[in-house]
Amino acid sequence: MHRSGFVALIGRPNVGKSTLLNALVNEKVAIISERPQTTRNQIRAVLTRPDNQVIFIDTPGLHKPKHKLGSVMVQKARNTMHEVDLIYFMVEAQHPPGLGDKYISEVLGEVESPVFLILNKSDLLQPEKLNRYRDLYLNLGCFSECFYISALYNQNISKLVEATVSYLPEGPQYYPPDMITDQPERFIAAEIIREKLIALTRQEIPFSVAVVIQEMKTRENSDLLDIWAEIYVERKSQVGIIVGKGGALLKDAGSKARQELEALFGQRIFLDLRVKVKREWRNREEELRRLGYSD
Ligand SMILES: Nc1nc2c(ncn2[C@@H]2O[C@H](COP(=O)(O)OP(=O)(O)OP(=O)(O)O)[C@@H](O)[C@H]2O)c(=O)[nH]1
Ligand SMILES: [Mg+2]
Repeated sequence: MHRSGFVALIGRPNVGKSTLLNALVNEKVAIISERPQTTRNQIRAVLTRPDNQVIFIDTPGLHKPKHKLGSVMVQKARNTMHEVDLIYFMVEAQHPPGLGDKYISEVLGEVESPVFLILNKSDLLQPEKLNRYRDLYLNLGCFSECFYISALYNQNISKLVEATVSYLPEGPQYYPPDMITDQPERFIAAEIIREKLIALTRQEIPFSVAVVIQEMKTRENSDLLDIWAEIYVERKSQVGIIVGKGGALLKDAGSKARQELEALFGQRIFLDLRVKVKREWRNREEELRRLGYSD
């Protein structure tokens, strides 16, 4: 019997959903950062084994939106919950439940699919808090299974996968066995550039940055892959910050992104980054569409 199905990773921003997505398929499919609201799209990662195929769907963290981008992100996460066979409700094991977790558990009460409670970051949990915090989380809802994991240190992931498969229905291989993600190369490249910019900036900047690949093609008579990307910020004053003193920040981000992209695409890369202002893009529907964040 071949089992297959879709699993949504749901939780507050920053609980480690994207880190878990990558750990589940042992590849970097989604970008990670220390700041909340990093993931802005649904991102699929496919785990194919002889008897089963699991499609994990990473989602933006559920939060109270302050602009149109936030609303679109939250809507994407909420829609995903209703399109899957199983939900992972991810929380941070080292903290007791907060208002955000309570709100999500209420929303999850409306869905029909089984829900696993995933206590992530268990590497940071003090042993004396173990039972107390877990009981507080268990009281939030009705969960089919509960797992302590560390997505960062790959702890308990295989146990989680085995339990997951047992909850999936009999079904076909939805994706070819060698396919790990449904993300186009251009999207992955843009995300990797955004990840480096988020890591190097502070305050509002990480949230205000969007990256779009304008063109990507192998140079004639060469193995060099040319990538032209545009970086958007919301205000003129942010351009200088992104570029940095003497261009240092942009150069640093570009060089880190280029190295990672070269390893990913197995090709030498020339990366051209331009910074532009798209005034208040996070609140403008047509810009959100153009940037690929909304339909
Ligand atoms: N110590 C520890 N840190 C973790 C673990 N999992 C994730 N992190 C860290 O938590 C931070 C957030 O991780 P992400 O995977 O980006 O979180 P997310 O839930 O996808 O966040 P959003 O996309 O913003 O909703 C990063 O700094 C990760 O390195 C874990 O198991 N242990
Ligand atoms: Mg994420």
